[in-house]
Amino acid sequence: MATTDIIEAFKRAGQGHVFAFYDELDTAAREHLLADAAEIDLDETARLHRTLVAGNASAALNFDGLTPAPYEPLPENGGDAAAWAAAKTAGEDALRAGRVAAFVVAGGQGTRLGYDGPKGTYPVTPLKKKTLFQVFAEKIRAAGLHYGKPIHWFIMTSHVNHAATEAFFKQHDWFGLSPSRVHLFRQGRMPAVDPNGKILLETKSSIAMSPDGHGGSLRALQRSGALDIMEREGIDTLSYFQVDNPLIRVIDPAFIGWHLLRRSEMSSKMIPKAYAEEKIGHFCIQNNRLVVVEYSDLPMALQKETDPATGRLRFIAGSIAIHILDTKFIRRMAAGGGDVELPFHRADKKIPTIDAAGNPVKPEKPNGVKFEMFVFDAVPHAKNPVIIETLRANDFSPVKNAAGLDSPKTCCEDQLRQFARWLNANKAPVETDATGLPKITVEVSPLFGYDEDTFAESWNRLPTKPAVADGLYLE
Ligand code: UD2
Repeated sequence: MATTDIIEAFKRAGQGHVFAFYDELDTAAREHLLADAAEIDLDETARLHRTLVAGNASAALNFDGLTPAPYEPLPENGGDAAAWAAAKTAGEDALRAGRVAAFVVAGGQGTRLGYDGPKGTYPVTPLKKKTLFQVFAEKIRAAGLHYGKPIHWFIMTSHVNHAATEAFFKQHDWFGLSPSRVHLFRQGRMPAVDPNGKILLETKSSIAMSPDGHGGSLRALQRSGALDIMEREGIDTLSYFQVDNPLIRVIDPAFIGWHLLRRSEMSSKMIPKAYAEEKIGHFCIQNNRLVVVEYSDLPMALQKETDPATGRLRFIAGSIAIHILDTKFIRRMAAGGGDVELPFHRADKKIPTIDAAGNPVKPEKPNGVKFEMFVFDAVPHAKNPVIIETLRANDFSPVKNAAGLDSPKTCCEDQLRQFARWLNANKAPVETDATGLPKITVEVSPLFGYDEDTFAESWNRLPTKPAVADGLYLE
């Protein structure tokens, strides 16, 4: 679009103020502002303001008839052992055939953690202080070696951290992966608006834009050409995870197999919620469709309800943001149209901006609204969605906060517990406290073992077993 057309379109949409300082900008600054403006869908912005900001969005949340979603329990919790075994075999076949890729959403910054940089560059392991990205890279490399088929890895970054993420991978030689199989791409951005729907400027020459949420990954996979790469490589199944969780089994054959055998378009892992207030989503059924209701949306009374027969929480199935996605389904969702579009959610934020005179303003309370999409809103659109149970200890210990719950400390301890469990299961005794936390610090490289089975294989293959002592590193 020509410059004048962009400016005219903004004026027509009541957003002419975006160009209030245009005349005083130099050429580079003008181009910068125009490039930001060109990313914005003005109709979409107006619609979101109308529905989510001006309208009462929370009135639209209606939980009548909401029931807990069924899931496939683990064999040790009464699940069908034969079905789990069949799923594992099917998943392994798909991995040997090269049908599966890993996909991490890493567009967020470590703000809550107080860390300045792409979150994936944060060190997390107990001994070697490996970063989140290194842990995932080694799990992916190890699984590729295990199945005799290298695994592609797709990494969604955002405008704020793309360059730093790429530089980090280059600096570390792609952690032993072939750079031709590591695909970084940027997610889209959305403008922030004030309560009147006016797009906020960040500076005279830039618009306050922010990542469009992890749900933006579906559009971004399409727009970036990532789906085309997958098609070319014969990949039809994507293992989706978040950047903050180093415990995740990035490649889990049983999960992949459940998804494939059930012809599911989007599958999910659940853990039983530890307590009512736990900040994870809830798998529920509404109008005969599977939905995920975020912790901030589900009324606390429902979150606290218990099942009289078992005493357990009624809405027990917690969503930990681990999914398997079918690539054709992603294409369909990304194309949108009709009711297949992901909805946006609003988040009220303190957004640095400028005043009418162009002076910087650092707000002390929320002054604007950001719009984000959530990937789990795709679940109701998927055919044959499957939810399987997983053990928290095997799949979930995120690093979110600087201290307390879900912090580097709790995550490090959960990794240590896992290493101790694996050693103890293989007759290499490690003394632990009542919570399973070992008294010594040990670390297992994913290249030695990335789950119980691969750990046991490597351990049993060792001609002489090392002494299990403080500082033991198995690689
Ligand atoms: C998310 C889920 C929650 C639960 C929990 C498990 C939401 C709204 N809630 O909570 O239900 O499953 O995770 O840990 O998602 N990201 C991007 N681009 C964005 C925004 C986020 O890539 O624009 C990534 C981010 O890098 C991270 C992940 O998405 O890997 C989760 O983001 P979060 O930390 O905002 O999610 P959280 O902890 O509120």
